[in-house]
Amino acid sequence: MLNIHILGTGAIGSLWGSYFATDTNDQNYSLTFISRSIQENQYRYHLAPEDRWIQGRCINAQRQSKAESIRYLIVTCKAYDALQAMEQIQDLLMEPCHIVLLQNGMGSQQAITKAYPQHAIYACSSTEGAYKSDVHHLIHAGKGQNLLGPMNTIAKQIGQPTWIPDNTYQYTHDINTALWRKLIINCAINPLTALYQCRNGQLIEHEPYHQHLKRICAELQPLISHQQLDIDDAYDLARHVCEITAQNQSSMLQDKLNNKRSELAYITGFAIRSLEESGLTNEENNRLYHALKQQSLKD
Ligand code: KPL
Repeated sequence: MLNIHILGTGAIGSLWGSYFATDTNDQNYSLTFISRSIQENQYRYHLAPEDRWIQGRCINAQRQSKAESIRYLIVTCKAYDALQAMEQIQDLLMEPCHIVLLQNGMGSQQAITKAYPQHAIYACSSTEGAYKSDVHHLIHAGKGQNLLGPMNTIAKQIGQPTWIPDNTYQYTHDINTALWRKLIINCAINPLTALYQCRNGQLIEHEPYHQHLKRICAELQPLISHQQLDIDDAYDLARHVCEITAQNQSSMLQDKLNNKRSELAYITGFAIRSLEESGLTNEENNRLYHALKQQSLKD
């Protein structure tokens, strides 16, 4: 029996819970969610459209017993919460703990990897779409892909995490490129859709927005060569994602509309710092960052 801990009971934590609960191979799992919001010691929710009920133990992040020990951990908190949430449970981690990080943007994965060199750390870049309609209902809205790879030497030595059902992810030795690819997509689409309060597809349909998208991508392009990433063209990448997610409201637009904290600092903020550190201009992204701050987007 493998004991899996999932930090966070939002949409992504619940979706990952379902990967283990619905695994059909001969691996047996026990599932424990670590939550700040759920007070009960069980977390039970319905998964649609698969129409399944999932259940796991639930412990409180602030009040866990020292007897709890964690060998396998999936971290699903938002980028701005992840490092602090890890600090709250660090005394429970066995050595080495196998940890998968599922944050958007970049910066939080690197900070956690630096803070916990004794553990095997992997990051995952995901295009899965899921949201919770209420505490006990999870909607798996879009079947996407999870690309997962090692962040540090211990994880590289261990290799593919065989404790995760293998039909739920693809393994890559180059997670850095996967994270950068997603970062470029999010840098191009998320802040602009939040600024103009439009769906993803409108960024290529409405010419003034389209021109702005092109300027943001043109500024990101030199970063790709500077970081020696195997990514062809920032604009082609962003345009393609605008086409296939045309009807989506980006996560940043949703955060803005719901007056929630956004991941702007880990998306555009990270790109601005990387451009600066590489001696490249970051004027366009900087202007966009400040325009969003002026519209009171929280980051
Ligand atoms: O990842 C996304 C997000 O909204 O955060 C995209 C790919 C832009 C889809 O909406």
